[in-house]
Amino acid sequence: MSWDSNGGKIWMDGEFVDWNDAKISVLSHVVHYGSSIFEGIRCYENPKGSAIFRLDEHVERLFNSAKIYKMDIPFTHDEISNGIKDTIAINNLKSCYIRPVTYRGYKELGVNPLNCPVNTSIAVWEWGKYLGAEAMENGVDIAVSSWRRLAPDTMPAMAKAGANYMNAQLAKVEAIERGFDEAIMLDYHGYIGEGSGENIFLIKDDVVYTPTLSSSILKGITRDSVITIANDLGYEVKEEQIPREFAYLSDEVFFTGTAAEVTPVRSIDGITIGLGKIGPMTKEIQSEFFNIVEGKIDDKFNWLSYLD
Ligand code: PPE
Repeated sequence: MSWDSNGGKIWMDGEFVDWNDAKISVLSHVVHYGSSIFEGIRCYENPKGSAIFRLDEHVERLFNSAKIYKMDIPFTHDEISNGIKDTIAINNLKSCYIRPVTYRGYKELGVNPLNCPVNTSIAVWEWGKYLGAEAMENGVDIAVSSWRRLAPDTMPAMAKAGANYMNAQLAKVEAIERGFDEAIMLDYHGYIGEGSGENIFLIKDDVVYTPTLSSSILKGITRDSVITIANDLGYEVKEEQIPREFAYLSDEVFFTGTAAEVTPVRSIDGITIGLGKIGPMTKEIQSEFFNIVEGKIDDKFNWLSYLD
């Protein structure tokens, strides 16, 4: 993802600031100690207007991440939700990616964050297919990383904290340098965890599998949506500890995430998965997901928040 400002505006602590002026001090606590938490949300244009996908759940997760790190966000849930809607409106975007970020700001340095202000910004921009448009049909090639996910008593994986992505970056860079599209990290015990920015699902004999929260994964909102969709389509979904080799033997594998949406995996560690392209159940779940977000079928789970 790279951009130019397009004359856009960024919400900073309740005020709109020109994109190029949305700056913080190099001495902000976050720059030195990684003290940020954030969200990634998508807004989709559909025939009835622009709709934000699972806005409430994303804002709730932002507040939950803040709670874990004892960051007091000086705005209410509704103020952040409205800030998100206003930011989309002022930037005149019909569909976009939304990035709220809360961070410890500028006051003093030293590990203790408690005297630093808690600041929040919201930026929006157009973001196409995360792992490439062609990947949505053909799938991506991934490899198990030599870097593991965070051990459960080191960093809280359920908090969507900026610092967690230092771990993710090690895995992503290693994957790219080895010629793969994405990494999959094992958890501390050696079971399958997640990608650098995605949850993973596996399908074997018509059953859908995904790692449990105890495998140090982010509690993905797309993950939850896909579990709901798969159940609704009549499939059994199991949250389990999953050994690496189970993935090799799966009929289908796919990633989920706000940015990645539902992206099939075509190989892992050079081993072809199933047909080596999107499988039939992945296709069915992916279509259902896009039909909902694009307003082609009824929003039966009440996931869409329309902009006024
Ligand atoms: N795991 C990780 C590590 C992760 O970063 C994401 C989202 C998910 C799972 C899926 O969560 P959810 O979006 O709630 O379904 N990653 C965000 C950031 C990606 C980035 O490159 O930045 C995203 O997809 O917005």
